[in-house]
Amino acid sequence: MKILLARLNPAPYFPERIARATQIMKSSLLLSLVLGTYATIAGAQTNSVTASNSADPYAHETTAQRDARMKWWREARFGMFIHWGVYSVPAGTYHGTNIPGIGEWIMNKGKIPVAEYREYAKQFNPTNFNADAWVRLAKQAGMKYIVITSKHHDGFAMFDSRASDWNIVQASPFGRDPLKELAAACKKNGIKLGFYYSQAQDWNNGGAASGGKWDKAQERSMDDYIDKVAVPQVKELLSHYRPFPAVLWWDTPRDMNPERAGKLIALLKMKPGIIHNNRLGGGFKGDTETPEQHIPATGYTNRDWETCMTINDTWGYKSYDTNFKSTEKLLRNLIDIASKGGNYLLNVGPDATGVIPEPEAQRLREMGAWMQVNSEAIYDTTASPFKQQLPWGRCTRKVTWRGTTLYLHVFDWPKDGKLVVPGLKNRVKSVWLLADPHHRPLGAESNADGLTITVPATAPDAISSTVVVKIKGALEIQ
Ligand code: H79
Repeated sequence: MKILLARLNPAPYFPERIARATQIMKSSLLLSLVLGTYATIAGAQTNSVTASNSADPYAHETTAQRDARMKWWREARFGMFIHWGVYSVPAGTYHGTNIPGIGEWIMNKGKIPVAEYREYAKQFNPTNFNADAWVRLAKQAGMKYIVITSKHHDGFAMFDSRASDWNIVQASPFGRDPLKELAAACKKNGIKLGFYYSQAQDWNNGGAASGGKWDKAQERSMDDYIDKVAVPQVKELLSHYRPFPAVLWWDTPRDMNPERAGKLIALLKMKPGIIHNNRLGGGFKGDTETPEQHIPATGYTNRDWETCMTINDTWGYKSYDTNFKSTEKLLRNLIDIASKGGNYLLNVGPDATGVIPEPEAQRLREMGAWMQVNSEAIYDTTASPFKQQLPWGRCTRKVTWRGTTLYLHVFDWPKDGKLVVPGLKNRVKSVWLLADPHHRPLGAESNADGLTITVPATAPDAISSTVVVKIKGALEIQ
C-alpha cells in the first residue's frame, strides 16, 4: 500500500485528481482487505478473516511469514518475567495488615483508596536499580528474553508517559525511565525485551476493576480510558524503546470488546514482527497461549505457548513471601515445558529499592550453571516424540539437515546402569553424555522393548543429566 501511494503522491500535476485517485486506491485496498480478497490474490494460506479481526495486522499472514516472525521466540524457550511497580513499596502489607494473595493486587484486595495508593509512588525511589545487572542475571540464567510490567492493573506507568501523569518519571522521586535503561541494556547484551501492559484493568485511570470499583475517583467510561490512556500509552511503548518491544504481553481482557481491542491491536503495525499473546480480548487470538502458574499435561496443537510462573507465590514483591520453589523444581519445570514444545517465562519480583531478591537471583544463577552444560538440549528444540511420558524423565528433540537428535533428560538416574528408552526402534549413530566434553560413546543396544543405553553408575547432574542420542534415518517410535 505504501509503495502504491508513494508512486501516486509525488506527481506534481493535477493534485486534485491525484488526491481522488489516492482516495479510490485507499478505499478499494481497504475493501479488498476487509473482504479478504488480498489473501486470494496472494494465493497463500492465511488466517481466517472475520469482521472482528480486520484490525489485526497479522490477519492475512501466511504460515511461512508467521514461522519467520516466531523464530527467535521458539528458539528461546526460556525468558524472564519481571513484575515491578509501586506495589513493591507496601510489599504485601497495608495499615499493618498482611493482605493475602498476589502482591501486585494489594490495591484491589485491600480496597485502598486511589489518593492513598498514589502516595506509595512518592516513596518509590529504587536507587539500587541497575538495568545491566538485571539483564546480566537473565543472561547468566540462560534466559533469552525479558518481559517487564510497563503498567499493571494498578495503573502506574513504569515509563515516561504523556497519557497519564501517574508514571515513574513524574510521580516518583526516582524520576528515571527504567524501561529506557532496560532497552539499552538488553540491546547491549543481545536479550530481547517485551512489555507487559494491562490494557483493560486500570484502577487509577478509570479502566476496568475486577470485583467492581471501590472509589469514586475510579469512575470513568471504559471507552474514554481506552482512547485517552491505553491507546496513547501503547503507542508510546511501541515507539520510544527501539528496537523493542519484541513482545507485547496483554493481561486480563475484562470488559474488552472487538471495538476496544481492535483499537489496540491495530497499533501493532507500528512495530512489524512484534509478538503478542492471547489475552487482548475482543475475540483476537494473538500468537501465544499463556497458561498461568501451571504446566499443561500436553502441549497445544498448532499453537505456540508459554507457561508463566512465579518463583515463590507472588508476582509483585511481598516482603514475607519466602515460599521459594527449589532450583530442582524450577529446572525440571523448564525441561518439562520444553519437552511439550513450550516456553517458560519465569518471574522475579524486584523490591522497592530496585533489587531482585537474593533467593530468586540465587536460583537463577543455579539454573544458569545447569544451562551452561545442558542448554543445547533446551534451545531450539521441539517437543518429545514419545506419546507416553518417559518413566525416568523427559525428552526434547532437534531436527536438522544432518539428522535427528534426541536429548534424554534423566531426572531419575538408573541404579542398575541401564537406561531404557521404551519404543525407540531406530538404530543409533552415537550416544553420549552432554556433560562429557570428549563425547565418549556410551553402549547402546536395541531389542524388542526399545533402546537400552549403558550409563555410568553416578549421574553427572543430581537434578537432570542429558544423554544425547543421534539416530539413523527417520524417527521410528512404537
Ligand atoms: O500479572 C500477574 C497477575 O497479577 C495477573 N496475571 C499475572 C501474569 C492476573 N490478573 N488477574 N489474574 C491474574 C487472575 C487472578 C486473579 C486473582 Fe484474585 C487475584 C486471584 C487472587 C488474586 C481477583 C482478586 C480474583 C480473586 C481475588
